[in-house]
Amino acid sequence: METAIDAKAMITTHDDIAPYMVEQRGRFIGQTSLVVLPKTTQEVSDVVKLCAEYNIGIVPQGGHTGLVSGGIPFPGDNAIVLSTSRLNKIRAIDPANNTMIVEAGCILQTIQEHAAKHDRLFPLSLGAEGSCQIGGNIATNAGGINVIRYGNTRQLILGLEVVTPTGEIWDGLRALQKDNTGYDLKQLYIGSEGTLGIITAAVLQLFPKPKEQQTAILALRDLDTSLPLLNLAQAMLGDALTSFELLPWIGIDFAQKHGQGVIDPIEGQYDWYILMEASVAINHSNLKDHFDNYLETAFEKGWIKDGVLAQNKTQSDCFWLLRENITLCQKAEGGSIKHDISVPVSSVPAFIKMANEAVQKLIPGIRPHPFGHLGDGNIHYNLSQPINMNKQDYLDRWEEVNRVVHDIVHSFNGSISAEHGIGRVKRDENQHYKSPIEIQLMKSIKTTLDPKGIMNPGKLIPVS
Ligand code: FAD
Ligand code: 2HG
Ligand code: ZN
Repeated sequence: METAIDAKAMITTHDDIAPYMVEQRGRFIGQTSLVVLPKTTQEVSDVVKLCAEYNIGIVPQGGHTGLVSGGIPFPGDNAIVLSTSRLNKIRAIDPANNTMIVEAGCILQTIQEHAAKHDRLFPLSLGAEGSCQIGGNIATNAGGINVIRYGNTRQLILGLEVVTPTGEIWDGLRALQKDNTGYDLKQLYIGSEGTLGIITAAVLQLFPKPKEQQTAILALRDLDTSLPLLNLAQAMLGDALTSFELLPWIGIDFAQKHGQGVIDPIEGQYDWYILMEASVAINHSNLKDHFDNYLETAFEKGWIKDGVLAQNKTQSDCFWLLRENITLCQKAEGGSIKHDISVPVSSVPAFIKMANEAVQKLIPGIRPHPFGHLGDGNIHYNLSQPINMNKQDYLDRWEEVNRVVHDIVHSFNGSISAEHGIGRVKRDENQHYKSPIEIQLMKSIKTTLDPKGIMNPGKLIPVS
């Protein structure tokens, strides 16, 4: 079969392929002899048809920021990498309908900025937004810091264009608020991590751009007060509440030690903090009054010990820089065994306490570093190695630690992957916790849509 793909869009030398093979965490190195970078949906289709003909696996890769090793082929997978980096046009924006059509390779931040130029908001926001791509966000159903108000990526997509595992192009780029014409196929692709097809474009739901924002960082009396504080925020700020993030002292400490330009706005040291934001899309609102009343009530009740309300955009950016560095600075403290869990919001403090006790019993000196999206019940229960332990000895215990933590998550009826997906890293762990019927249903969808098993082989579902 002839393909029209541009020869410059193929990378075949070991050194040039290398950057595509190292995943975010540096735990695994991928293996392939070819990376293709198609520029159009038609080129994606041509590549997929060729791979289908010769039974070659395809690993889609976007911004390469995923945290579960879903975007690299593992040795023995017999797969190429299809990078969407050149498939990066903003096809259209329609402010009147609050929609935008973008190609998979558009960087999330570029999309946010383009929407803002048209006085609109695309609310998906995460630490990796400067490099992750919308195709990757959709494929992983990314969460981030605004889920409490706007939902996960799943809630922000109206339509998709997908290249199927046989190379056909499905144009599902409908920009409709209502469409009950059968199975909602786009939802199947959202969160499918490249195992069912390649997302090439999407219709995004936009929102009015916030006109006023209030951001505060609060020191908690203790972990338990985080919940009444959240409930109070929901009661007093309603759906103006956009973020409610939990930060532990250890994270702030790491961020100050290792981050650049990070400032802790609160003097003194407390065990737990909340970084919260509220926003409204109308001018001359009384959001500030509501926020002040909220803080006053929380102080009166003794739930917060200290707090700083950002006085301007520079200061709120500073608070968010601290939050971003809590993610980035774990690496500087040696090995970090990570978990991306969710439990019902009201169970978060109990989960953290129970898990801390269990892991400390397992590895004395282990440093729990739980942080994240408390408002969604999603905690990054990351565990930094004991100070004097050998890093590899610590990382060798990854599975053992996972099992202890995930058993506790399971006992709360929680999820072992709240927002990062399953990829390769959590594949077997997922099999362990999901019911046989759920696994069977997932397998039958996979074999129906991808009978040759060429799409992202070995990810999410084991090759049978
Ligand atoms: P990649 O890493 O390239 O790929 C991810 C998966 O999607 C792979 O399985 C890949 O095969 C598949 N894929 C990629 N593109 C396509 C496509 N076009 N079609 C089909 N499949 C495709 N995640 C969150 O959810 N919330 C956070 O708050 C968050 N914060 C982060 C902060 C940092 C500093 C970092 C490094 C990561 C963070 N992440 C977060 C994880 C990551 O950014 C997200 O999972 C993101 O959605 C991945 O997008 P990507 O373009 O980098 O995808
Ligand atoms: C975040 O919320 C990301 O910052 C990354 O989801 C979490 O480092 C992590 O485990
Ligand atoms: Zn997160």
